[in-house]
Amino acid sequence: SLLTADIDLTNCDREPIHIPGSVQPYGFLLCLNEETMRIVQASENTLALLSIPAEELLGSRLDRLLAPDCLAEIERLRSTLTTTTRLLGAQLANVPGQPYYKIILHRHDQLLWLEFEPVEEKLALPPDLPFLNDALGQMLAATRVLDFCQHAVEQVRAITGFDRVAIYRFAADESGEVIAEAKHEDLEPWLGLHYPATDIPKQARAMYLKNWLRFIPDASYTPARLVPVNTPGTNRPPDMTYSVLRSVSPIHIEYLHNMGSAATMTISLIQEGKLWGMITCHHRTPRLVSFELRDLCQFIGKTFSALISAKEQYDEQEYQLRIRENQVRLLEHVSSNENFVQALYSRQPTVMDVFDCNGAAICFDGSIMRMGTTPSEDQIREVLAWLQQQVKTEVFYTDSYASLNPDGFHIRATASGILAVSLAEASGNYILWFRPEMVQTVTWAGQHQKNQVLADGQIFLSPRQSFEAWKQTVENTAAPWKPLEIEAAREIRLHISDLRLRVFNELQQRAT
Ligand code: BLA
Repeated sequence: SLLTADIDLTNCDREPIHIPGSVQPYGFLLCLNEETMRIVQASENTLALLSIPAEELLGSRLDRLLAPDCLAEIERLRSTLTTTTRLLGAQLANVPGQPYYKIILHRHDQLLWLEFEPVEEKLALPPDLPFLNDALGQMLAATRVLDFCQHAVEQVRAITGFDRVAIYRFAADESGEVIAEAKHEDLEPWLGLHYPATDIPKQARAMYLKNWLRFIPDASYTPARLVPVNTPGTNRPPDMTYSVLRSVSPIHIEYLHNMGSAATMTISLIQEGKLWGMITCHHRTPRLVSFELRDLCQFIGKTFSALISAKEQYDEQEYQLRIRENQVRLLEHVSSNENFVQALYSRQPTVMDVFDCNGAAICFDGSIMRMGTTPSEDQIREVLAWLQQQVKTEVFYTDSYASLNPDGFHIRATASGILAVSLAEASGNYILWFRPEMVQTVTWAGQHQKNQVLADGQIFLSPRQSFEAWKQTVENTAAPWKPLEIEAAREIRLHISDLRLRVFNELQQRAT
């Protein structure tokens, strides 16, 4: 189409996905001039659903289609309509096609939007309130972020019946990770997989901040164009940011095909005005979910969003407490043991246990004590030489040693991340903590698929390939050191220095 002609994989951020000029054809759209209440645009699939060509509806008022009681309700709602959608049940009058619809109404871009979704009967089932009550109760009771997420995906799956429901959380670099999942047993797990930021382009993220739910019931649909495509008086299609039927970017449709997904529903999780993550639902066959159920899922998404910060705070406090406790016990060993090096590694908790890392080393007076998974002794000596040459601060940390020292490439599997504190007296005395390269800890579950080789900067439209692309973006990188970990390391260093100083003074006094 003329709007997407110039869009390819390298400039997805520029695709104007808010004005596709077409809808997904499971429903139809009427746009009304808000003053005259006459239809100015209609999707061409009124022909298929109502046996009325869209052209024939242009210029009409709603009494062409709707019974008086429904018209009266719309008139009553009209002045209060905003970008927030409202719902009405309707039985169409005077149409040969399908008679029962739900009408989803909102006001935006100087138009009144009426989106018609067909329903089997006039009356929809009321939401299962006891179930919802219980579901929200469980979400509230979860204290940790991961338990909270697990409850949320299980409940959304129970409500909607999707094959797979996952929570995808964004990192600071806008890449994402699947941190919770509820799925049909036949599907391979996605838990722990990461995807690059490009899988959800910027303008799509911006839209998901405004519109909390994206629903694609059948990814192999043929779009129904608006008639006319441009809103009269403007030179462009109407802004479908708040529309439920908005047609999907062809690029994303291809992505869904490649991932074997025929239907998706995505709910935004928003923290302090920023997209924290998304609940993404997938189904292997087309799947219609009623507006009421989608609304319920949005309700769960909003409740989730309101609670995230509290759960994160709980996790953080719990970790802080664990660090504090271990630190206190470790420093007690150090104080009560004549040989402080031995105190740091020979009893639990060791320096390695104070916070999350994979290995640690104590380098003192030329000898090296290693714990957990570390580079070899010779390799550690090279790190020490580099530190002495390059680092002037007492506390040093990096999550990508290889990007600072090319030699670090050889030890990236165990030491992409290094946190180092210098110990006083002779230089070359350090405590080191190590973290492995992140990609070493994350593997694609489908091991039978052979590794894919990507040319530099190449982007493909499937999760499998974009996982490979994500790996490239984080090569030589470990999980970052948290401020509270760096602080704990600093405190351990200070404490040991104090203690050493005291011992040194005592020795001096004894000598005189
Ligand atoms: C949208 N991409 C999306 C959405 C998700 C993802 C969740 C929201 C729409 C939906 O519900 O399907 C990506 N889905 C994922 C990921 C997982 C998942 C990562 O389940 C992992 C578990 N996509 C690309 C590339 C481009 C791209 C390279 O991979 C562009 C060059 C585009 N993705 C793209 C666009 C949209 C999108 C344009 C918006 C679709 C729309 O709302 O119209």
